[in-house]
Amino acid sequence: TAGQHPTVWLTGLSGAGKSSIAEALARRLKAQGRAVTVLDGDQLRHGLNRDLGFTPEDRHENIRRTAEVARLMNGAGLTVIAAFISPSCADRAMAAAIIGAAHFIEVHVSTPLAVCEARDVKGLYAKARAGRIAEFTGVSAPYEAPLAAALTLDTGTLALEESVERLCRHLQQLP
Ligand code: GGZ
Repeated sequence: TAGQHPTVWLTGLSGAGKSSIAEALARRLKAQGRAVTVLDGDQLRHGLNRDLGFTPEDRHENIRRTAEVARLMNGAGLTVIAAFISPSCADRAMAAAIIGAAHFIEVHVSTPLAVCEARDVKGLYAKARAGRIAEFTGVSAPYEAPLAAALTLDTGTLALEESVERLCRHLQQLP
């Protein structure tokens, strides 16, 4: 049925904690016996989406391809956890339409820019501020926050385990 093989779609800034939440949630769900896979923007950009950059058009295509893959995987019986900045409300709406609204769980990893930038795990914000990365989300490209996310998780104030706990609880109460 619709609710059985969902796509959990994590959206938020670079460094917000999407990949960490995705991996930790995947581990938890696997331990519960669920078939689950993670689709991560940073990883897919090394393979399936290696031809794409960060213009609005390329981000749109990135999200479209990813949503098509998620749809196929959901159909094959997998729970999908997708971690993409996906800064455009319209592109996330497209993903929901491709995947099917009943399968699509939008989760805003809402860690504020200041926190992501202070972490700067990969040094990308420093490069972006120095003008060495064009169209960097939050610095020189927009991020449109979801207006009606199923869940909002700020890793600046929530421990990773608490975010995963909230996601698990949300998934368990689905029909
Ligand atoms: C945003 C960029 C950019 C620009 C490189 N803007 O935190 P990361 O480093 O490891 O993951 C980010 C990744 C974003 O890919 P997505 O596929 O999630 O983006 S989108 O959904 O918007 O298509 C970041 C890195 O790529 N990165 N340049 N200009 N992030």
